[in-house]
Amino acid sequence: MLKSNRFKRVSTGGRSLTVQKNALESNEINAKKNKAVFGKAFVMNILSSPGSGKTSLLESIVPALKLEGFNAAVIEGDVETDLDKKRIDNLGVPAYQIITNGTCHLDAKMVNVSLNSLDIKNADVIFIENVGNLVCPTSFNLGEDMKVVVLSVTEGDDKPLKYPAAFYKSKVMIINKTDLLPALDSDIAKIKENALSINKELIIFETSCRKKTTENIYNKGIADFVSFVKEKIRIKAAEFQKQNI
Ligand SMILES: Nc1nc2c(ncn2[C@@H]2O[C@H](COP(=O)(O)OP(=O)(O)OP(=O)(O)O)[C@@H](O)[C@H]2O)c(=O)[nH]1
Ligand SMILES: [Mg+2]
Repeated sequence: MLKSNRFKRVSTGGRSLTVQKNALESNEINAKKNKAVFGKAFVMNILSSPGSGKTSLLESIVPALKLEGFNAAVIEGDVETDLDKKRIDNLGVPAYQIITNGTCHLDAKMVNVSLNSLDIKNADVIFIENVGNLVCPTSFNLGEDMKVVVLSVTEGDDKPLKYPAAFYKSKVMIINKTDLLPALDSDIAKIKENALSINKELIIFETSCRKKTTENIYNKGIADFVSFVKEKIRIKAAEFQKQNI
């Protein structure tokens, strides 16, 4: 009985749809408040399944930005532990850990609360690392400028097709762990083709967070993404200034 129902859509009652609608409307109000608090800082909401390398990417990118005089702040989202925040603390930038206690995504209210404690007054860019999950975080606007989806090559080239919302709603896709490609059957061309079939405007970076021999030198994809972030910081700051003259 259970087996035959496995792939059937379960109909949701009218009341629970109303509750969902209210929750999303209230989320939008908080997202707007967050946007106002973010000010001139460019904000990226980073989505991926657990372990794709979100924190590792921040460990690669934040020092590179810092070296060029750009200040970052980081909001970490996890179901449990402040392990990721501790990794960001090592980079010497402001960081705040949201522990959701089981909730599979961040919402705008959680970010709202974090902004009471996180020092963002000097931030040029704010990275929000969402809870590792390719489904639930896609429904919640946090007030960010852009969603970025990270997919590591070990996850399989079908993932954009199976979790389309994350790819449809993101402006950027980072294909991470490319250093592992020689050990895998994974086809990077197929990952791109599938992702672009969901969102033809996705901007794609291919990265590896494995350090090269020289300290702080990463692969070209990391350098290209850092340049992209710098450009977005510049554009957002200029727009903010124009609106606030
Ligand atoms: N080989 C290789 N390993 C990587 C790379 N990026 C991350 N890793 C490893 O992958 C594992 C998970 O990386 P994290 O950065 O913690 O991943 P995450 O997405 O932040 O994980 P959650 O926050 O738990 O969702 C760690 O063991 C990293 O060292 C990469 O580019 N290449
Ligand atoms: Mg992490």
